[in-house]
Amino acid sequence: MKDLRINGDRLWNRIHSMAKIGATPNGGVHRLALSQEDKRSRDLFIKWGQSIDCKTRVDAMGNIFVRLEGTKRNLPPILFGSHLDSQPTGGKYDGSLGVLAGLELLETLRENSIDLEYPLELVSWTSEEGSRFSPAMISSGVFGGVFSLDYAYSIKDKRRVSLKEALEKIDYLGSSTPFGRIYSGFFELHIEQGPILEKEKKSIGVVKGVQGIRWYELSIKGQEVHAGPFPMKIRRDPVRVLPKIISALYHLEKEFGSDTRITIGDISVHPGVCNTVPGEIKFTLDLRHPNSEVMDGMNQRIRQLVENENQESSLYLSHQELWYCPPAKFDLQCINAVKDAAKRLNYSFIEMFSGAGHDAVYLSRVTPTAMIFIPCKDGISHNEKESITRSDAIRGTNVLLHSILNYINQLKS
Ligand code: HGY
Ligand code: MN
Ligand code: MN
Repeated sequence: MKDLRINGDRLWNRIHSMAKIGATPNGGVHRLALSQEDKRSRDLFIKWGQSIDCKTRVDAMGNIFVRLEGTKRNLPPILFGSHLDSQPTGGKYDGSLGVLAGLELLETLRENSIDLEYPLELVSWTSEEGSRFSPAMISSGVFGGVFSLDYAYSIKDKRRVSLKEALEKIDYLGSSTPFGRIYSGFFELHIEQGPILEKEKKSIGVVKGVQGIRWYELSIKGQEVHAGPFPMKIRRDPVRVLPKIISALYHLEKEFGSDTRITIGDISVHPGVCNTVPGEIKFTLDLRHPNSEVMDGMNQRIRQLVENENQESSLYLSHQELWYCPPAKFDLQCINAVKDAAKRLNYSFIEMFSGAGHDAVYLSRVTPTAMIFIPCKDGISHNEKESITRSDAIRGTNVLLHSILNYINQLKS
């Protein structure tokens, strides 16, 4: 089987057929979790899964599984996959590469009549991005025992639609339980979404873990008054202190080092009209770092910032933690299976950590896990201009295939 290779044309065609669903004029995709576009991508994925004679099932979080039976059907399957939902102005490859590479892997095994002892299950996780239903990675989080099903169902989008209502609306509220199933291991192929592989001129990233992520919402409350008659010096205008608060937050990078990632992605002003001094400003903060102690140090610093500001000014600053996902380390046996695959295929590789969060983080809590990266142009992602090469997509998929074959050999030895 060492000479087994996937069919690059079929993979590349499927990726770009899928990219037509929710396609945006600027070359990206808009496929928010549980939207009509997401439904169409799910329907297509299931159609493809069934066309290669695999069984498909949908669980109570809307996760879709495509199963290729093993000769020993009671063995815990090897799981692999990623997600089909996207950012509002996302790229064609974030998530969908890992799902469609998995499909290509299954079809390659099928057409070469290769029957493995271990069942294989390809999964597409619901709402990985967290763009519509926050936080991110909610379904793999339920699977990994981090979030309860009730909590996940109760999450509401900006239009106050709950995740459960959205699942029902697109008819993907499945019945099987979204946790507790035993797997032998999980592998996820994904684009790097950063510049390292391109800079190092390597084809494959052997991913050993993922950095920590914390999301907050901060609020600065003042007083709504008329923009005309009300004197400047007695206003309680939150916009006035915003620059100071934001520069203090960006200063965290100076204090905690260049591995720190600070993103203020969503700012809203209430009531948001030209001739009323805002009563409140709300904004999100996405903080990341590979080290959990540093994450805690930054958390402490934000608490102090809020306290100091409230002592000095007539405004009221508050912050709420929305999500904390600690740094994750992957399984050595799975990592070695990926490394050996890259070596056997003679692809250049480096071992690295992931700056982006992935479903693999929560899978690693319940089953041995590793990830595979391929480069993306200029490290750009979460952007309609996201792009990869056909040959990198093929290399990544071949590494996914041979990582799983290596891992099965390890399990049998
Ligand atoms: O936020 C992340 O890192 C991922 O794209 N959900
Ligand atoms: Mn992703
Ligand atoms: Mn993403």
